[in-house]
Amino acid sequence: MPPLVPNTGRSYNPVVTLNGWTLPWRMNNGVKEFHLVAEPVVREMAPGFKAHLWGYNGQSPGPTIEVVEGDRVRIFVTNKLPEHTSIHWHGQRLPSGMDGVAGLTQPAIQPGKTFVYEFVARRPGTFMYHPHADEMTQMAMGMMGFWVTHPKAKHPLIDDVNRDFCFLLNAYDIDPGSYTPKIMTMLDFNLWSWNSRIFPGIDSLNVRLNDKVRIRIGNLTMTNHPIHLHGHEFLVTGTDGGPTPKSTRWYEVTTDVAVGQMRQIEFLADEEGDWAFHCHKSHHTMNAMGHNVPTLIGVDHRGIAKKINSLIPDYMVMGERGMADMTEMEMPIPDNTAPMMTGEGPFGSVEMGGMFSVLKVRRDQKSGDYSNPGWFKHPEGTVAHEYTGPLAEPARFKSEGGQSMPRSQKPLTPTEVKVRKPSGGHDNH
Ligand SMILES: [Cu+2]
Repeated sequence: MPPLVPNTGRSYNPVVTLNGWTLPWRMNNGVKEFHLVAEPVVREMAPGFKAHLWGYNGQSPGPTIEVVEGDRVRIFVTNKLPEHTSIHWHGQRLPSGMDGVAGLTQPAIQPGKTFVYEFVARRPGTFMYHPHADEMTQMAMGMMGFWVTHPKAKHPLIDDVNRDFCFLLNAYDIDPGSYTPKIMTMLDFNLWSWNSRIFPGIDSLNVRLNDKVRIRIGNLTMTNHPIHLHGHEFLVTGTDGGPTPKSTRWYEVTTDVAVGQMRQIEFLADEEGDWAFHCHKSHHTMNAMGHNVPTLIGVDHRGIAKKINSLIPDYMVMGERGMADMTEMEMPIPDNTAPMMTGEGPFGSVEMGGMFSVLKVRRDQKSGDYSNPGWFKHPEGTVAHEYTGPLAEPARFKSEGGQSMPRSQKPLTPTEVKVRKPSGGHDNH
């Protein structure tokens, strides 16, 4: 959805929620009123792949809430789930009784009931909301949303930007062929998503050359995500604790977003092109994948494959040259399963899944236009290409180098190690 430009209340520069939207409000005697409905939803996580999740107002994550520092906010929360819930306003300064911790600061909201929360948005910044009742289930099912409090006036630590994007990191464990996440999974998720979408189903971030860009990211998964941007360096200008002091900012191209944290990054988009933007954990840029698979690189199993084929005609040998073949192979997979690695780029398959998108910087992108400009037209001579000319002999490694502690003088029999990844275990790594 294009940014929701405020038509009542104080004005601000709205954010764009990747594959999401901002919740409209109603002004009631100077109070901004929102209505969130917690309910089961169907989320298309990528084209052709649907998940049965829980969310708010028809989607997981729920809609982004945008307010201005100093606004009095009233939020009605209706529970249409089969069990009780509550909403915690992560990062906000508010009266303790509005903090949304079921049992501790309020009774849980029973199915069919509506509660009301009311507080003043005291601090400008990047926040989120999520249940604080049966959290493990409800967050594993996709219940969460983004919250942005814009500054009411020029703020010494909050710069004006041309584009302001936001999204939540979330993860699901959905067995191939099924629709509902396994809520008991603690670490071994098979779908790593941004706003409950997986590559290639994630919006690209489309900006104009020389735009100042802010991206706000919150992590409600069970592990950390080092978020990496190509082609530009950025500053972390804020966390869920508010804007960072200038003395703490330094340029990076990857920032780790730990569990329950939020990071707000800013940069000048001054390099034209299509720039990858992704989690740097390579397993998080893959979709539904079994992890107990031995490494087969270098194994010649032509003979065994033939034998297995006579028993199981659909059996395919995987990974003897690496995993890239996976994108081309047409292995039969159950209905409603996300392909493991996919995404057709202008030069072939991108071989990605999960937490991956593209920052598109274009000279001719109009300000305020968030539409996808298509693939970058590279200037003549600026694309890596095959070389067929003469080459001198390349330098090669010649010695293992030294060691810090000398070995005993006994001669050793040299051993060659054949590495095989352990399989069948329940190690979560
Ligand atoms: Cu990650």
